[in-house]
Amino acid sequence: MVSQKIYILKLGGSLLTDKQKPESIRYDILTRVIQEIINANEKLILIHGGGSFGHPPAKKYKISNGIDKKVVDQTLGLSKTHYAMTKFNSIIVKSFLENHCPVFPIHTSSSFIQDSRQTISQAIDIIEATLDLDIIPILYGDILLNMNGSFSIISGDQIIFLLCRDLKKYSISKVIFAMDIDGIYIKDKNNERDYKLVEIIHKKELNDLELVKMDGKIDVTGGIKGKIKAIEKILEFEIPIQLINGLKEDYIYNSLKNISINCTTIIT
Ligand code: IP8
Repeated sequence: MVSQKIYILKLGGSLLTDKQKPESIRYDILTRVIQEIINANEKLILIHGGGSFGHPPAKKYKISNGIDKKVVDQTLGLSKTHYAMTKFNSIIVKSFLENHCPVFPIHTSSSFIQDSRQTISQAIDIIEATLDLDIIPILYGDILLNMNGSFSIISGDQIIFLLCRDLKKYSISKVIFAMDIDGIYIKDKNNERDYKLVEIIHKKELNDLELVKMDGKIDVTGGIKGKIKAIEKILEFEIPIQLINGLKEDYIYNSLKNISINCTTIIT
């Protein structure tokens, strides 16, 4: 059977929320981004990050490091983190529905579980059935429960890896990360105090990049370094990746339509 090609688009939490203010949506950006996705009319899975919803409670209750009896009310914090993410997700879902676009939330913490060796995908058939109906499945960074009595955070980037690994009927033609910056910046060799955007990166160059940290926001899943680790794993499947600036008008639309834009493209 020939698998059908789809895109995976991740909307970064820093794009859609103000990471300095808890639970704050950037509605102007959200509305435009959703319109661009609808206009592009391509088959895709949508993922979103935690932004100012998931990251603050996850940090407060040290959820990423797993169960820790020293953290007061940690399991309550786990529930609060998941609840914050469902609120964020519902706002995104509602915005699509207001624009008459069928979307379907697939709740990540009920879709993946970790055993002692790996993360297991439990909802691939549901995601594929959603795609079969031409409905956009939406997943998001969330709690990852563990079969050994612990837990952690699963980032949107890690979800992408698992989907690239486990989808059966569909294969991914491109992964797009829409962020609030143009892509990956490195130190400029000609001027040590300056930095520049890298347009094309090959997998083998990823670890040698002299990365420049572009923001100081709370991120329990590792910021740009965490993203590069996730990207390396996604590249195992030889899927091209684009890091684009979703703040720039039409960039998401153009990326979904394979129209050239100023961004970072990563290939094997
Ligand atoms: O923003 C993190 O997802 P990310 C999700 O994709 C939580 O790293 C719950 C902090």
